Amino acid sequence: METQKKRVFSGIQPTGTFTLGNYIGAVRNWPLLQDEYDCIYCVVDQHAITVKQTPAELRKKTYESAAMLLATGIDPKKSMMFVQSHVPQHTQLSWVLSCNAQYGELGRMTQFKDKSAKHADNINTGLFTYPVLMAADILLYNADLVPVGADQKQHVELARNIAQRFNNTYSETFVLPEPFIPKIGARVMSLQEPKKKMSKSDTNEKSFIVLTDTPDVIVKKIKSAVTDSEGVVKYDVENKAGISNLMGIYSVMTGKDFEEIEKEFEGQGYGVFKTAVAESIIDTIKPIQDEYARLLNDKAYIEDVLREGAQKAQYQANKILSKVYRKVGFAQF
Ligand code: AQP
Repeated sequence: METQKKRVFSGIQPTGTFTLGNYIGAVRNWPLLQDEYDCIYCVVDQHAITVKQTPAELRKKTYESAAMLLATGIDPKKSMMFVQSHVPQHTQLSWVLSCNAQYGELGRMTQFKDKSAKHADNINTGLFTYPVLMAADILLYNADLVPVGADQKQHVELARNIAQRFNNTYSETFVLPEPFIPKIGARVMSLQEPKKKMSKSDTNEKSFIVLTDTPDVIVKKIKSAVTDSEGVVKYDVENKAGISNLMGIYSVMTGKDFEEIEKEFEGQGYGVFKTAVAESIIDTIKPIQDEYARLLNDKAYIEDVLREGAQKAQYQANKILSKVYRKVGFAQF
């Protein structure tokens, strides 16, 4: 008997070039799920404008983000891939969900608190209701799993709470989604401030590695990563945040566990370790960079993928949206 595949949904903002954090925490896992699950991946441009963007730059980054997702291995024959603003049902569902989300619960979101502190001159209501739009992204497709980094766990839990509340009020409608968070690399830290998450919008370029960085730049950034003065490669997040962060990156890049890594660099200084970390990153991302460069020259192909993805997504999205509209009492003819 054929069983229906579980559904996966995830998105990424076109707010910059993907960092190693975005890659390790989320995007790297997306192609790995394509065979086992029914996958839907989205470039969430509407989330991006919660922070001021330059319009031309946002358009360019949206296109580049789609190219990068394809370069990391997303196969449009297996997965649905599209741009959020091309599927208006996301914002339509978001409105209904916002009437089922509480002001208090949105105010508790850590990302809202962090981003409103960082952009104190622009605490717009979109920044506040961002998690409701994210809930709509997920619930619109009845996704079972949401592969994200640890920073998004709270938002997925909120989506689950909103879904449950809606189901209790209006009868069973939404699947309750679960976050799918990698065991290692769920929170890649800044290379300059290893107690802070690596972010693509960080103003200090030395704090992150982006997937388009050249080998020279990667070596320089890793060499200048903040560590400690002990000189021992040992996993200890509390006391050795910088080294532990590099060990997490190296572990994901090579498949080696922390014990093996500690043994490999026993008695050697941080210089040798950092060189190995940089090389492991360069080797891993080289094929992605080659494919990305090739895809950027094929704009027509990317547009075709996104157009077709949006059509398929709209078809799926309409099914849930009309069910929701009927349940809340909107007249339909
Ligand atoms: N440092 C990180 N470690 C692990 N995972 C991470 N993610 C982001 N940073 C890390 C995961 O990447 C996915 C896409 O993130 P996003 O673009 O939707 O927004 P974000 O979480 O706000 O990522 P950034 O890089 O920090 O973007 P900006 O600087 O624009 O805010 C998510 O699954 C996220 O968990």
